[in-house]
Amino acid sequence: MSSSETSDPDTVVEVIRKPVCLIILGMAGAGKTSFTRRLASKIVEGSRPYLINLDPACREVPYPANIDIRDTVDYKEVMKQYGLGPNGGIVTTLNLFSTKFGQVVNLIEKAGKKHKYCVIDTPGQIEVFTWSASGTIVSESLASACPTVIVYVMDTVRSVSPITFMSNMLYACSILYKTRLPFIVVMNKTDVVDNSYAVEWMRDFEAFQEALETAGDSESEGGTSYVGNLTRSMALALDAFYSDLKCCGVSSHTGAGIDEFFKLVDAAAEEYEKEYKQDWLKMRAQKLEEQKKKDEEKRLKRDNPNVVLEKKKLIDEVPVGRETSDVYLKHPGNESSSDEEGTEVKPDIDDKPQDVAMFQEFINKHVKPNNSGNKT
Ligand SMILES: Nc1nc2c(ncn2[C@@H]2O[C@H](COP(=O)(O)OP(=O)(O)OP(=O)(O)O)[C@@H](O)[C@H]2O)c(=O)[nH]1
Ligand SMILES: [Mg+2]
Repeated sequence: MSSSETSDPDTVVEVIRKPVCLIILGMAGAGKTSFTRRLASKIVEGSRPYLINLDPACREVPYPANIDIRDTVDYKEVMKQYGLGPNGGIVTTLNLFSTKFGQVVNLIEKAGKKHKYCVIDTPGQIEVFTWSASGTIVSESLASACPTVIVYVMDTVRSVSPITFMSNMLYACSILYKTRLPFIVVMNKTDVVDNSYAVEWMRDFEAFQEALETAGDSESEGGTSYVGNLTRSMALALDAFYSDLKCCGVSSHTGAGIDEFFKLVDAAAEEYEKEYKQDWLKMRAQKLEEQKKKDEEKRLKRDNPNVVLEKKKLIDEVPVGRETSDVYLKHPGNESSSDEEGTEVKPDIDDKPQDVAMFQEFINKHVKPNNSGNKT
């Protein structure tokens, strides 16, 4: 069923179903692409998930992607043109792609008629996605349009070391608090190592502490070393994070655990509708309102250049005991500003016309016409 009708016979309102979007994140090599490929073979209500590849640097995409970032922006050309290395190239390519993400969201919304799920595979370098403007644009645009769930893929084989496990969990925790979306931890590669040890460490602090002690006293393995002590304190701090965390073990190679994963996804999608949706809609309305205000100010300025609009000071507040002159190298915001990258207020100054023209020329040269919907 792609749509439903209300029970009142006089008012037949069609409710368009939106797909549940799964943003697949995880450390390099954790198995994000293999997991996406495994999900791609799952037929639900007569069709497989709608698939999106956001990794511009991968050589081959081992699943039939409906939208592939590589069709839109040429990553190697971006590196050449801007003189960037691989990571800078991925960031810039994602930034260019995110300027068109509104169109991608429209395609995803339409795909809901046929596909119950939409799976988004992300680049290997997790920080490129989680701590960049484009990552924020992608996750916020999706979350304000469709039920969206973050799927954090963890390498169960590499995490047998308590310290690696803790680093993974801290990263997962930081993403959870940054995105404020329903969250599932997928413990991948259970065909090699069973994930029961990880579940036990999450549920039982004593068991984790024991593992940390038996790991030895060496600096790298934990024990009583500085890292060991830090890890112990972190484990205590993460207790609240673990308490209602959804997690399951899977093997992308054998397909074990995939059915359980989909059950968790359905529960998370329900959670999104009940607990998260209202906040997202409110946030979106606020952003639109702010944008409207800014557009109005710009229009006023353009139509009547003599009108002096209130100019924002570089710094509005200074903490007690500090002088404005103590503060330097700031973007336009309060010193206490907690703006995330990508949500900063842009300066009022327009780009120079020649810069705009140059950027436009670059886009025309390197961004192919949007053909991402053709493969649907
Ligand atoms: N044994 C086993 N190996 C797996 C599994 N899933 C992935 N791998 C292997 O792990 C390696 C990395 O897998 P990818 O799917 O490329 O991981 P990724 O997270 O997409 O990697 P990047 O995009 O480069 O960060 C490959 O060699 C896979 O064959 C699994 O369930 N079991
Ligand atoms: Mg990959």
